[in-house]
Amino acid sequence: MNNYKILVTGPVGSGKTTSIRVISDKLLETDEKVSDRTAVRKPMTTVAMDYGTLRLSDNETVHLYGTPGQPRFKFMWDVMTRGIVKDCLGVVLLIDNARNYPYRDLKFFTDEFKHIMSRTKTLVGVTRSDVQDKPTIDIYHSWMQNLGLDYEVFYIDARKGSDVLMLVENLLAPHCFFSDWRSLRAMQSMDPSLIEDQRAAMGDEALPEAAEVEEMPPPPAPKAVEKPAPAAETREEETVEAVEPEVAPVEPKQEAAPAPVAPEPPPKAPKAAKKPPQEATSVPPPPEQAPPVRKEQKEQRPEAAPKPRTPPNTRPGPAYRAPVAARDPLSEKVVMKEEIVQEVMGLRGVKGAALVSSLGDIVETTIEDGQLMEFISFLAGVAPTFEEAANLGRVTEVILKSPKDDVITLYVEDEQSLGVVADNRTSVRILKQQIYDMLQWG
Ligand SMILES: Nc1nc2c(ncn2[C@@H]2O[C@H](COP(=O)(O)OP(=O)(O)OP(=O)(O)O)[C@@H](O)[C@H]2O)c(=O)[nH]1
Ligand SMILES: [Mg+2]
Repeated sequence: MNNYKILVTGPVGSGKTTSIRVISDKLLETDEKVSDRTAVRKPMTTVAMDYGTLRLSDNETVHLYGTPGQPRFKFMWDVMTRGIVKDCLGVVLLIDNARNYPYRDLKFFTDEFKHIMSRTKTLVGVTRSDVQDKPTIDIYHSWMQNLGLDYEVFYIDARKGSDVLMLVENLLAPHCFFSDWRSLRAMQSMDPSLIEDQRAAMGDEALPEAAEVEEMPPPPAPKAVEKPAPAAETREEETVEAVEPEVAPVEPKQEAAPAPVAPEPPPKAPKAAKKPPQEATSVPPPPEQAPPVRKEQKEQRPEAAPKPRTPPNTRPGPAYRAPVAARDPLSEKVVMKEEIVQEVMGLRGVKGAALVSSLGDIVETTIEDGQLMEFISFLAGVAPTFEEAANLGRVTEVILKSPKDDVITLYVEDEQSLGVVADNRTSVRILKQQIYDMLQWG
């Protein structure tokens, strides 16, 4: 019996559970009723993992494993990638095109799962393009290039078995004996009741293509998919965000003609028009790295000759090496609107919130304590100074936590910062995830 494992991952609501459910013969789900703000979007969320099996023939079965999407269940990502799916044959990363900042998701998940993605074939499936058709595939290609990755990108609908099967076929075709993916896909597009009838007529013993499989000459021995050498590491440290682009954003191309189908052997993409042109496997070098500089400071500080900086309080010891922060010319500029303050107030444990401009001016606040508000404005104003002083790269969060008092967290974006005062028992990690979800879905 040959068993093939595939890992499906991606952000909340990108369709991991749906995609596994739609093609599996047998299913184990761990979805629970949503207790946080995700409820605005959908009623259930995966808390442990999804598991489904798809029988290709009497001797071959695909095992599909889906991660939870919420970073608060992140421990499961490690449990899965170090354990049950460490020997998987491929990874499907689903990205929801209807979230506000899909590039953030792409970057986050390709980074979180880079260990497994770098040793197995990875495909990106972009869902909900029927709801939101931008970013286009071309933009995803630019993002992939920017991240130094060569994963193929497809628009899919996670509710359509034929779309999901196309990805599965693409990952497994070089490894497995089964070859009649076309019939399997056709069956997936059928009305479920007809599939039942067909299975019953077949005695539920084999799928329609099984007979043909037996007559086929033995296929070449499965071989590993060759992965090109991973591109040089360009990503910054966890707390360091990339610098806002100076380059013009990639304009969506006119979709005048359908993109050509990849010239590679199987699989056959069901949606030729949406499939991107196959790029050469070599990845262009990542953008040149430069020290972190804020957008408005860039003109004053020529990149060619950055001023060497010495940390304050230089101590004797090993020579100081300035950290190299990656530039991220395609990062999306997050815009926080006034309404976010009231939305954040609805989160458990939050006592006050304030939106402050990058100059420290209050835009909106529920914090009545003048001194505290002044302090948050001050923090927002000095965040860029922290970057300078500590040479940390981009500061995206400032967290002040004491064992007894409230927790103050400042989320720093390009033009605004959001200050949140929360009960000391509130998990900063969960709070952060809930706020980032608000930004994604707001
Ligand atoms: N319109 C549209 N809806 C889609 C598409 N793909 C998936 N969906 C819907 O989006 C939702 C996805 O929900 P889930 O499958 O639970 O998402 P998930 O990735 O498992 O989410 P978590 O387990 O919470 O991380 C479902 O309601 C699907 O029906 C698509 O391409 N278009
Ligand atoms: Mg799920």
